[in-house]
Amino acid sequence: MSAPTVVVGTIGSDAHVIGVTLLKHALEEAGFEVRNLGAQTSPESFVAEADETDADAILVSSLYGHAEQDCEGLHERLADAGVDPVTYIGGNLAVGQTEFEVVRQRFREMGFDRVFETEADLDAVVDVLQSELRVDEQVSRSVRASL
Ligand code: B12
Repeated sequence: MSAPTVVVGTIGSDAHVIGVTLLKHALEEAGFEVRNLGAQTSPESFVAEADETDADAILVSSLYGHAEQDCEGLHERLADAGVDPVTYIGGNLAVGQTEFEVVRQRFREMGFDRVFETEADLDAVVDVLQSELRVDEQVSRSVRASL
């Protein structure tokens, strides 16, 4: 079975690449095939890369406080392209001191499967992603088996 493919990058005009670089290393160490789009990646580029690589997941990073505007339309574009990866977002997702639960709720409404704050433990994130993709695989297997 080939390694799951994950697309990572910072979205919009965000130039903070240190977190996403650590994320890339953590994912690679866990055996993922990682496409790192680096800093200041447009939603269109995330979608194009996910489409081209048939990605299992997209992990978006944003630190500078404008993630909500930058992620506008991302999930609609994914749907238009006919791709359905798991989507996570993490970092410093709002300007100032907004309570994290409010932030999480907002990004969940926008379509993200999971939302992480800056204190997120990357090993734990990798574990969650691994089990999520395994579950998906089991689900699709059982669906295929029932056909
Ligand atoms: C270094 C830095 C910069 C550098 C970035 C260099 C680079 N190329 O990466 C420079 C000087 C360029 C910069 C610029 C700016 N910055 Co700055 N920067 C920082 C700083 C000091 C550290 C960020 C960092 O690298 N941390 C280390 C890494 C390892 O931590 P991390 O990024 O948080 O990533 C971890 C987690 O968040 C998580 N994570 C990150 N992404 C994801 C994604 C997923 C899916 C998951 C699961 C987890 C995850 O995993 C990482 C490991 O634990 C922070 C303050 C701080 N202490 O955080 C401010 C900070 C992020 N910057 C800030 C701001 C405002 C700016 C500017 C707008 C300033 C300005 N007016 O010009 C610009 C924006 C430029 C741009 N276009 O993005 C603010 C953001 C405020 C907000 N969100 O409310 C901060 C918080 C400073 C502050 N307290 O005001 N910055």
